Amino acid sequence: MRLICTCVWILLAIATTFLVPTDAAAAAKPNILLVIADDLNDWIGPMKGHPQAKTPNLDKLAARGVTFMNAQVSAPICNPSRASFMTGRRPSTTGIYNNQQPAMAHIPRAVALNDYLRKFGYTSLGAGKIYHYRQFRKEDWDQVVFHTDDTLPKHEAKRRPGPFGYRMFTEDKTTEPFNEQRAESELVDAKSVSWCIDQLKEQDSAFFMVCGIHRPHTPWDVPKKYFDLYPLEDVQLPTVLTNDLADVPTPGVTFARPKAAHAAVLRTGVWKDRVRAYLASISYADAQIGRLLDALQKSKHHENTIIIFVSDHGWHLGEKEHWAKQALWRQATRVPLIWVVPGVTKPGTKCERAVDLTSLFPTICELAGVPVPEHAEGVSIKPLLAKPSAKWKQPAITTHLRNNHAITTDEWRYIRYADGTEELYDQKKDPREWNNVAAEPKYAKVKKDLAQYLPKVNAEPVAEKAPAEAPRPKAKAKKKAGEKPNETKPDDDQD
Ligand SMILES: [Ca+2]
Ligand SMILES: [Ca+2]
Repeated sequence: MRLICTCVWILLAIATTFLVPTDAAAAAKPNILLVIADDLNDWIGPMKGHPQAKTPNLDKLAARGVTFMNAQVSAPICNPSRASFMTGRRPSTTGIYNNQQPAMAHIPRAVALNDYLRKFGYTSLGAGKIYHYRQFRKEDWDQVVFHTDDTLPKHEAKRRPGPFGYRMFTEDKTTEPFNEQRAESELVDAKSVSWCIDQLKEQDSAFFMVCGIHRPHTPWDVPKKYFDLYPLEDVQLPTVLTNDLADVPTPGVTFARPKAAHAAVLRTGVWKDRVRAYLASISYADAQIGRLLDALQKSKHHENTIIIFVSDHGWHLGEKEHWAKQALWRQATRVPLIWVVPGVTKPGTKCERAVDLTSLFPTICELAGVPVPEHAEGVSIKPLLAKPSAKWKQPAITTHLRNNHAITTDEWRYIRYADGTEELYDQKKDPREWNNVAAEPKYAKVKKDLAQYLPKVNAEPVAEKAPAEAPRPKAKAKKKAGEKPNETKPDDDQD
């Protein structure tokens, strides 16, 4: 199967080389700015996921275009989600399912958006986390930069090496305060945005610019002024149902891991504190995004630039006794998706249709006036950009690891795990997905109809990194005097 997949990729890559740009398309190309947030769920003003979230810049952006209220990721974790929307291919097709797989090794040249669009005269510019971690091929970009973050205390950074350092949200070591003292300009997202702002001044021809914003991904160490937006005593916890997992089949409970992160949060009493830190990190991310959007607005490009804002997946903060991502429920799969397309979108509109992020590739191609390549599996949502209430049949498809899928429509979410167990939620009556009605006979037809959309192919996972290529340590960091032992847990791979 792996050999077949590789051959298909190669054929697709060859096919794209025959898609030749026309002079007409080259003449009137819009610029495209794609801003990707990391681990941002629906806690933004336009989506009202949390009543206290302060995101004035995303509010302003939403007021200029269309906000998709039911946008779903292809995969609820960084690496496969990003690999999917940047190539238009589903995880079930590529076999890229988790963070340990080196996605770029399985993405041929000219298949990812940033490289593909260059064939048609676009200049590709990238900053920050676009693919998972530092994964990118320099040859696929005209210019690409990746700054690092050093917001962590040194001993933490040593224990959790990586470009950003990691500080988990669930550790028992909860008394250590977040680092609120870093200058804003020293944080990685401020650096990425500053680089993008400089590029806006320099570009004279059509560009595809991708700005990867790392917050609200952990570590949640952001300047104090963002914490000050949310006094701890006033912070509202998510609304949850006790024993919500009681009607969830075993694979879903396994993904939720209620005895891990959520149990630790309850034991240490830091639920509010962590909700607050996540909110602060969202507001920090919003401020950086605002800097970029304001600069674009003031630039010579502002009338001819399509803006797309998206997140790579959502985040649980205790809903279903689950934290972070890696699950097939709404909180992990539903993301902000805002489009501003001059001459197409109308200010301040909302679209309730279920779409998934494989739509990015064909929609961008269509708006850019370039052919949609064979390898892009998604459906263009251009009709919804022009008319958000347009009829829409194609549901959204999300895959977590091999052969676990969620099919989402305006009305339903149908989850089927690899072992055949199921969940079904009525999205209108039960948006928090508390009541699994999959076992009720009256919904047999609903399930059958939705099951038609389950991917027919569930590719074997591609190989994970060889040990030599995977330097991230597990539990054997050297212990120094005064340093706590490495408490690395499975959560640590959830970046
Ligand atoms: Ca992520
Ligand atoms: Ca339940």
